[in-house]
Amino acid sequence: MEDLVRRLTPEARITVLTGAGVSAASGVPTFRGKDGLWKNFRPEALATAEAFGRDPSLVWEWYAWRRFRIATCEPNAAHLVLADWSVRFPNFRLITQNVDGLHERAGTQNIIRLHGSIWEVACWQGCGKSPKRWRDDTVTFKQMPPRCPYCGGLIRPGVVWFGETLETNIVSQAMNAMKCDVFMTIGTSAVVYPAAGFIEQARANGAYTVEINPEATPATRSVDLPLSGGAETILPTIAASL
Ligand code: BJW
Ligand code: ZN
Repeated sequence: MEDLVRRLTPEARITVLTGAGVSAASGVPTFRGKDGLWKNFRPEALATAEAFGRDPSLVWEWYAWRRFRIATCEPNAAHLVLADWSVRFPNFRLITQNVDGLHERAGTQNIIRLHGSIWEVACWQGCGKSPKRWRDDTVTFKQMPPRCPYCGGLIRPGVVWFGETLETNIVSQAMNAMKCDVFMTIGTSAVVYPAAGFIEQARANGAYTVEINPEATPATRSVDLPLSGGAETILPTIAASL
């Protein structure tokens, strides 16, 4: 870890990629862990436009359950360290796959949100009367599945599903953040693209690569420094050594 601590200088370009594991200690279920399954559905079976088109009530039930869980959760020590780094290091970038909003609630600056937000919604029909996406903090919807206030049709969660493209400007911000000196991948199973490819991209740009995860992932063997453990304990340990 000393090697990493030496590299975390005020001049260093530091990029962090986070996944669901960062919010695990807050009580937010991960996608692929044993507690991540909802009613025995894999995320790949629910997080698609096809699944929504087939059964919007089922998909909305999953999102409503997750909103309810997340609403009771607080940012943990990992979110707080990253929020502190986002103001302390001038060249710090946080890319998150998470949609829970806990990085935002911890006060992290300039977040690159790859997969949208569970607290946003969009008109499923794209009625044209509504904004492209809008914030909706409702935890218990009066009507399920919830309806578009502009046209009365269905609304969908404001997240990126499998098979959907990420916003071009978000991808270009992320690509720009790959030009860094230290790249840390934290709490992600590193199986969902394009995020899973970022570590190789950063390495190709000369970055020192670090992973924080209690389990091995496809990235573990290729990083310069694999740190095995929870983000909520390892990040505060690193922060205390700076
Ligand atoms: C801890 C911990 C603690 C526990 N501390 N750690 C190239 C190759 C192959 C496939 C593709 C490819 N390019 C695109 C694809 C297809 C697809 C894909 O990647 N499929 C793979 C499954 C193979 N990708 C897409 O479709 C993407 N779109 C795209 O690329 O568009 C262009 C395109 C379109 C069509 C065809 C081809 C290209 C979009 C992906 C969208 C993913 N969306 C989801 C749902 C978001 C909405 C929602 O939340 O409902 O995003 S899926 C889900 O997985 C969610 C997550 O953000 C994402 C990643 O999961 P994450 O965060 O890694 O969580 P887990 O649960 O997997 O892992 C948790 C980890 O934490 C574990 O490792 C634990 O050990 C660890 N952990 N406690 C630290 N305390
Ligand atoms: Zn509408």
